Amino acid sequence: MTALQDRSVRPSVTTGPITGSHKTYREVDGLRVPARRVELSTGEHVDLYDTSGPYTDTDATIDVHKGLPKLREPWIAGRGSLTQLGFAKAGVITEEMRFCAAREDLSPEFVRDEVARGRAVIPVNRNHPESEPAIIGKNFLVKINANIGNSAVSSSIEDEVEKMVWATRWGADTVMDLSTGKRIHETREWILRNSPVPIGTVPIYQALEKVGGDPAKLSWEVYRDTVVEQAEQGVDYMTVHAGVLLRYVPLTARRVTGIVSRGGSIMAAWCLAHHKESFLYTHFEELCEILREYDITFSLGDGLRPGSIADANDEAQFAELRTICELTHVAHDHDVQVMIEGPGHVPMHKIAENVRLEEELSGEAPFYTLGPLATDVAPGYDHITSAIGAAQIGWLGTAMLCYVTPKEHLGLPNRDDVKTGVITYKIAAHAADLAKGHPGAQDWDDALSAARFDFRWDDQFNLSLDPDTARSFHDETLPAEPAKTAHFCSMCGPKFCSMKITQDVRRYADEHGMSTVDAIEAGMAAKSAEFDAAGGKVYLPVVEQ
Ligand code: IRN
Ligand code: FE2
Repeated sequence: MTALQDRSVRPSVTTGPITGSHKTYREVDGLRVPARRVELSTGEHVDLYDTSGPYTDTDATIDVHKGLPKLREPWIAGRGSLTQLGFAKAGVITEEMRFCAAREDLSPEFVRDEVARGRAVIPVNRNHPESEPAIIGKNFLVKINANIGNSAVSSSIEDEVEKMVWATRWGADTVMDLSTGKRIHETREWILRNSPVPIGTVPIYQALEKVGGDPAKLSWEVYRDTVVEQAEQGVDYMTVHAGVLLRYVPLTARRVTGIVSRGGSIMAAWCLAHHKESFLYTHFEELCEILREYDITFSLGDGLRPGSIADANDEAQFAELRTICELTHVAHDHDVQVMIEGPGHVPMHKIAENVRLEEELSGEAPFYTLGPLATDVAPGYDHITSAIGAAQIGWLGTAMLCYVTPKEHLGLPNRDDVKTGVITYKIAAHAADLAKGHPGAQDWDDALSAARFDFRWDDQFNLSLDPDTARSFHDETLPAEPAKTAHFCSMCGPKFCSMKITQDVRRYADEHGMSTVDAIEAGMAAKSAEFDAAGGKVYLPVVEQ
């Protein structure tokens, strides 16, 4: 019996369009390219990048026991064993490249070239044909990743499948299954077969489970077998903490927060217990060969990332960065795609140095960072402390931002935390796209701003990242239907709405055949005459009653 045939597992997943929009598929060169279409009351529409897969189709019928349709199966069948990087280097444009190009309105040749240079990756395991390809690189839309997965003390397969569907509904470009609790293999199978986005994992977590949780008992063989097991299932990218070298471990001794990476601490413990170099490092080329066979992308882990503001940009962090950048070139020689993971906790003035070093040493391999948190003082709000750093590092060229939820440092995120984390990171990523001048990024802002200025409330809600929340906040105070066309909201009321006043000024100008500047001057002169006529007093005398 395969995991999905287990009828005792009954995930209930969210389906149907996002409020105020519907799914469309553009036909591009024989490919069906998805988008979230928002129809405006003006008769126009706006198409937004869509990561939600068939779940948001109108009348979606999803059978989670069957898994999603295998979109890429015909592309993969009959294809040689090259990776996307191998094809790109050979000058071949794959369907995956064309799909990514169409999603981002760029040319397929540009996509191929960026992949060939190692400046972008398309994580697509041959055994995960259900996924819709997405491209991660500094010259593309900034992507975001949502981490899900159970722990020994919390959650079930049902919860994790719904978290995956929920995260992609709100815009997660990739999802990582970081399960460390019970039924790791089955949970991953459920997630993979039902996921429309690339799935990442950290294989060392499951390897540690296999040896009863004692890092000293790990070995290259146990690790390798785990990687193959996950590769067979279809994992698209894997975090490998191959830069935690024995000689770097002492560099963390004086840190305020030591080693905060789970994978990093496991590997450090193994190195110390055996007083040997990390098997991830010594067997790296063998690992490249395994990943190449499936076209799995490396996400070279930052096992020594800073876990506090005090430890940012220290010698341990940068020593590891130098090593993983060297390994990037080794992997590229094997035609294996690579991303490089980055921090962590970094104050704003120390962020740029991270991007500069990573690009210089790796040859601009896509950087994939965890925030970074710009301060340590707000547990409970670390989606915000980290989105501040994420927006900055995204602007500077980071290709993918790993979300942080409000539960960071406190507990396992639930479904609500997942949504908060995803929306927060979509904000950071889009802010970065705007600052980078990504073609078309601003169209979305312009459409929403125009709707806001015209008091087209429904259009404003529908265009937002989270229409449900926007609408419910508005309706809390003005629930009646006429308020959806009213020229004010409850924040300022009818008399103090700046947008209404601006519109009145413009109308006055039109009616009097003046430019807006003239109208403002004329209006001011009229007001001042009124003021003089009333006695010219700023403070009127108190009238005794
Ligand atoms: C991203 C950048 N740096 C770390 N990450 C993510 O953190 C990584 O992709 C994975 O989801 C998680 C791994 O955590 P540890 O094992 O390094 O703590
Ligand atoms: Fe942290």
